[in-house]
Amino acid sequence: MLATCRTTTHSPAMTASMFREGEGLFDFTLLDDVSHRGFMDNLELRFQKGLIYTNVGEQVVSVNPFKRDLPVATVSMDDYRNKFMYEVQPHVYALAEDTFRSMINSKRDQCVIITGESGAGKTEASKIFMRYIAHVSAASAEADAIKERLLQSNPILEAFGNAKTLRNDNSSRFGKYMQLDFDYAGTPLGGQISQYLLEKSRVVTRADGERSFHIFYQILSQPSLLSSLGLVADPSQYQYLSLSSCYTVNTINDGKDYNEVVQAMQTLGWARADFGYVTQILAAVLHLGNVQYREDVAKSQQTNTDCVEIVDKSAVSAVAKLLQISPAVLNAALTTRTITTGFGARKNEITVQLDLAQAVFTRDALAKELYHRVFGWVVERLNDKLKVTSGYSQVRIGVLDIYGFEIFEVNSFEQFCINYCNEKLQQLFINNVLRSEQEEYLREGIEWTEIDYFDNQPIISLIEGQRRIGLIPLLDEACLVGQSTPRDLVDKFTNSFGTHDHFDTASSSRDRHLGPSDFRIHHYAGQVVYSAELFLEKNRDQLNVDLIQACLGSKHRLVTYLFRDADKLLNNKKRPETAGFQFKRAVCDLISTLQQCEPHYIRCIKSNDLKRALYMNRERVDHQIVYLNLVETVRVRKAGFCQRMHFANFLRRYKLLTTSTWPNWYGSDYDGTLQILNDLGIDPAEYRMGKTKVFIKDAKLFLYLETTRAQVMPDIAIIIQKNWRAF
Ligand code: AD9
Ligand code: MG
Repeated sequence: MLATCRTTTHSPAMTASMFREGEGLFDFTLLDDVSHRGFMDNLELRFQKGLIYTNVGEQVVSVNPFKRDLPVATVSMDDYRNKFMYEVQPHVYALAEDTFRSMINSKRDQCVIITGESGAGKTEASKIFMRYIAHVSAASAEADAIKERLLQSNPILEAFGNAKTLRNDNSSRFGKYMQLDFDYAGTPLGGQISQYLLEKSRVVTRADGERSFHIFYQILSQPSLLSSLGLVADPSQYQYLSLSSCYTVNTINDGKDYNEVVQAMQTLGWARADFGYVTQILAAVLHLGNVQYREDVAKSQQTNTDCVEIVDKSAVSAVAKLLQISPAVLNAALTTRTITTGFGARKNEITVQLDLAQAVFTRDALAKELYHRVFGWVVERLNDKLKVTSGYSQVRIGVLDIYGFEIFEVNSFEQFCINYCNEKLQQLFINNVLRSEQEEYLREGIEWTEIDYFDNQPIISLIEGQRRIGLIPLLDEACLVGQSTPRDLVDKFTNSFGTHDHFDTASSSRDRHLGPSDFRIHHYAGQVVYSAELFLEKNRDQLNVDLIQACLGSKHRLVTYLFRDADKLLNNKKRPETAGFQFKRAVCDLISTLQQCEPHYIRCIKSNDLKRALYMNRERVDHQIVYLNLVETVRVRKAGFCQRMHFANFLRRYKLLTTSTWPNWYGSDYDGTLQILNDLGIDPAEYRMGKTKVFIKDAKLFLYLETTRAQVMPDIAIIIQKNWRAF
């Protein structure tokens, strides 16, 4: 008896019922009335008590409290070890435990998909998840070194890929899928990071009050670095940083963060010289922003075209010196463009002068490309250090922390891609939730009636094109035509999709709020108006030949490495792939990877836009509940069975409720489960016995079992204590 009881005894925090007076329901599936209001009330009640996590079955809904010192942040990870989600208070730890155990038991790859809008707490949740996995996975000197490297990759990734935005002081400006490799015993072997669509335009432009990537400010905070890079500490001296008039952030200490990055690089074993090369390129980007143009009047008259010259050559010299490129070559590449006509013997090259807009575009394109390539290199280096070297990877856990759905004042190509990605994830979510439920019922031989749900496939087909043409292929087509304008693009869209249920333009809808180069998509999460103004340039995403050649001529070790594929680009007869095409392929690959894993979900909600501690703006939260389909998710879950448990677990947990099974039961787990339910007089319509699990139809039954268990527990504890003394 004692042995049985000990295995089910929980830590003090866990011994009480999961239903605590005044704390609301720990699982939304236990709601009597699954209405939006009911959901919201429970969420708010718990949030006000600092209980930021609530379950929907095996999913966790997390509300950002904007407060670090809550009790949920200090609970012991050990309290969650070897516990099922229904046995412990909701937490990312509980989900991480569930994920880790599922991986070990099923030997299947797992993935955790973290969704929510900017500032909802996705990245924080992913870090909490990783910390738990590092804590519970097997330890050895080698495994500990791998865990340390995995955790240390975060400060580096955040320095290069995160920035202060209006919504979040530490906003991830790229999508990240981090895979952790384990052997079958759960020992970490290594990992791999995939990155998606870095918002490189942030290097050269951003909204007022936002910053560029953290790493720029971190470098400027280090006096010892400045002189060799020709920099000064004051960020306002750099055009690329001054344009949004935001240099410091209350919640960020750039100097301290820089030290953390250096520390992380040391832990990861990066050569100091490598980071030196990186800082040189980043400094070159800052100097590049200070390259200013003016019209070259004499030359314009002479050539009868608009020509520009660079105002002050010192910025160009600084860039050329840092990148080890000839200043004359760089100067030419920033003010002129070579056009090649004809082939073979008839091949002819002419130099065309850039006008002011083209010159600025060219300069910014170089800055963005340099940064983008550095970021790619940083991730590559991290992956080198995380590569599985001993044994071979057997099972994986992937953690997806990707930008949420975005609606800005002006939405451009980046938002279009991000929202497309969210549509794909939403579809995966709907399919997973329904599919896995249905598969489980099928496996267990349980009857099941299919549930209706909103299928966003028409929106996905509209964007990516399947049987018929879609927006991305039409955009690619427009990019082939050199002279296409944004209006041409929108007209093209209107011709194909003017009558589509999820698409409008000014001419198709006669909506006066839409401009001639705007289009609107009715996404699952809301309607978004996109401005097509820069779609063509951003989709082409090409660096002009002269800049590529200038970089190819560099003597700088890292620049040479970063542009190692550029030769191929220059000689490639085929058109380079567009940014939209590449993104679509990357997203489809990601989705197919996720489809092969057993999914787990963390749905993050942003409590308010003021970043105010423990404050919930109901209106804002209402909207997120709707578009995250949370109420629908609870309904789907409840329409089937709200809880399911393996017979052995059911017996272990509830055997104390009847003397037939308490203290000992010698029959099968199946019979024991049935015995308990019979003894308690539960109507057989309330549950189903599957092949390995019992399925509980209504939350009320689960509630009854749990509360009765909680009432009996103190008596049992006394019996155990007495017996223990006697023993
Ligand atoms: V974005 O799409 O990358 O812009 P995220 O990743 O969803 O966004 P993030 O995790 O960065 O949001 O959280 C934003 C801020 O909210 C953090 O910097 C913390 O200050 C705060 N936060 C988020 N989650 C928690 C939490 N569990 N406890 C305390 C939190 N503070
Ligand atoms: Mg983030």
